[in-house]
Amino acid sequence: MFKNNRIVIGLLCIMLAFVVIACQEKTVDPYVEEEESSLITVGFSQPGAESAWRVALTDSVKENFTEERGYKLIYKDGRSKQDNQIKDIRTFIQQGVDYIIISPIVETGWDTVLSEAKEAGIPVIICDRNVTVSNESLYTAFVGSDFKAEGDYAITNLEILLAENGKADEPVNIVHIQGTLGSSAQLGRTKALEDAIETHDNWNIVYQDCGEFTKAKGREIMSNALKEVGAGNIDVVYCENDEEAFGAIAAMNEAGVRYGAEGGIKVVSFDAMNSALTMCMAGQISIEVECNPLQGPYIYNLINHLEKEKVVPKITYIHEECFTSDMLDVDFIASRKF
Ligand code: GYE
Repeated sequence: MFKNNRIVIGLLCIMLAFVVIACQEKTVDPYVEEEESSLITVGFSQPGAESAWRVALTDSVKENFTEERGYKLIYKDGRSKQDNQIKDIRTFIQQGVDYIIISPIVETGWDTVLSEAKEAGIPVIICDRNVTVSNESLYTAFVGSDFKAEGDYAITNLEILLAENGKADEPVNIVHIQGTLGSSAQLGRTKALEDAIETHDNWNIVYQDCGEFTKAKGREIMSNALKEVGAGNIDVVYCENDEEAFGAIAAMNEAGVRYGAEGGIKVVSFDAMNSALTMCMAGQISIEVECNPLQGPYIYNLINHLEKEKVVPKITYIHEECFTSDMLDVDFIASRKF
């Protein structure tokens, strides 16, 4: 009898345990909608992944808009085509994201899609490169670089370098490798060089082509320039980003042409990624103008302010510098994040 009681009590305990576990499980009512996620959704449209600089920008944005901080980031790569970027932005609008960040491949052609975003009530932050639109109210804010100022930095330092090399009044022949045509980065950097050509009677562009901001194109263009113009007739190669400069240097190495501090062709470049600064320190690149890809924290602050319904500045230019070999050392380069 006593033994039977123990069995019954044991069975009751097991049943009770099942009841407790069952009660703890959440009952799902199929007719009640799931509670919406409280994350703020942000769509980020990049033009492509043509350079290490752009990868650094992507990482910077991804690092800032994390779930831990209350954000869900949807990233899209336009594979170097404006049409793809426009499709990606339309998808963001359909998904009803809370904010859209766009790094526009070129400046023009955004009016329609930006109007659609505005109509849907989605604030748009333009970053890195800018847009030219009929109405500034089509986007909320811009964060990025002043590319004409970057170009002017390069020109001022080139004037100093040429004077130091006794070439202030000698003919200066320049190979110009442009970035993606129509992008703000190309327009500003090219404008600075073209203005300088106007004001320096002895400066000439002897070869010009579009390198699409890539190493492969930079190499091809420099190799063609060396063949057509001849190394002896080239004093400067003005590359509109580091990838193009790496390509131009590869072409000069291949052709056995002297460049940099050892005499010969001077290389001017933009971005100042760590690998390029190391080459600048070694004298291979003579002038490096910084273009800062760490824009994530700026965009994050902007969106945080907008969330709190604060007024944000329409334009934020990021602080940038220009480097020559004498300004660089290993510790300084190692301390930089890009
Ligand atoms: O210089 C280049 C990149 O828009 C500032 O695009 C950016 C430029 C940068 O691919 O490396």
